[in-house]
Amino acid sequence: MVDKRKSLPPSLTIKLGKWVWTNLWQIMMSRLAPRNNVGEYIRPASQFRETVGIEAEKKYQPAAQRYRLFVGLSCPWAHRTLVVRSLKGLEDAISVSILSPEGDRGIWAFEEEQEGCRTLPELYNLAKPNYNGRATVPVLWDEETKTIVNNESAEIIVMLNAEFNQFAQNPTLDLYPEQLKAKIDHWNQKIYHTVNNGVYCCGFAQSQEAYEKACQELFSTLDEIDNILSTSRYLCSDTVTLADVRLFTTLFRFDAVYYGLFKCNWRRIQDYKYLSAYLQDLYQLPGIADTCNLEAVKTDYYGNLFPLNPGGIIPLGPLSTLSN
Ligand SMILES: N[C@@H](CCC(=O)N[C@@H](CS)C(=O)NCC(=O)O)C(=O)O
Repeated sequence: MVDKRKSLPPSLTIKLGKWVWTNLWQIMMSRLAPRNNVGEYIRPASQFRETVGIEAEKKYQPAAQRYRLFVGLSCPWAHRTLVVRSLKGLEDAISVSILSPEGDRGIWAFEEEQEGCRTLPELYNLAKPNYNGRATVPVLWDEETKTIVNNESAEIIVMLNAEFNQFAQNPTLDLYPEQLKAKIDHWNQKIYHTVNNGVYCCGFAQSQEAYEKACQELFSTLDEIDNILSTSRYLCSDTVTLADVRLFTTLFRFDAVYYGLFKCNWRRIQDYKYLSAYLQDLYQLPGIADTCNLEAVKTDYYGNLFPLNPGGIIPLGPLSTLSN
């Protein structure tokens, strides 16, 4: 028999639980995801913005084995750099170090010390003492001057495409050709706001209105792209461009994490006739499957974004439809 005198009335338990959890959730979300006054997620700007180039005045000259990429396998932004490195055949010229999230501290950590650092914030501090921004992947690191050249994936992939051709296995592959630049830039902008960052705006929204707006914009762009892909193999032409690379890394994660964890659940990519075929097409390009790790994606998103999944349970599905 339950002793009724000793238990709290259910309505009080629910009220108290909700009050505590909602307040804690808001505090945690404000640390995880900066927001504006209507609850929309605002992504902080990257702070290291130098470039590699052959111009005489450039501090960072192209060279083989001088630069290193620091990446996390779950991260869609870092994934862009691995895809371009692979498509261009830069594996021998640019090395890669993989970090993993250290759950309780919410930071990226190395398996083995690198440059005397155990964590990514320590590496950022080595590059810029008293650095107070986010320590994000990807990082393009210069082994010669021991500093961060750039930590903005959108810029790193432009450099990998154009500046290292003399060391590349596929130097003639141009993912950002002059005649398509305007079109690629147009799509990059749109895809960044509504898809790449759009899924985060859904998942990190801190009001119903902010979530609905982001979700509608996301699916409106996906519908539009599905339509374009009914007559075109890739987004901007019949050859792969940087716009496809940038779209690919979000699509690859979509059904596994964004659909469930980030509530992007109007449709799955699998439900789109042309987008699903396009995802499979990109996945099958030589070297791309090797840059993809769905287990790391699921473990890191479901395991480390605590306020979105406090129980820490990692779903078993979905069954992957991708094959190479
Ligand atoms: N603008 C950056 C964003 C990179 C980014 O947000 N990376 C996430 C992982 S998916 C990160 O490292 N977050 C750690 C943090 O914010 O502390 C880029 O595109 O390079």
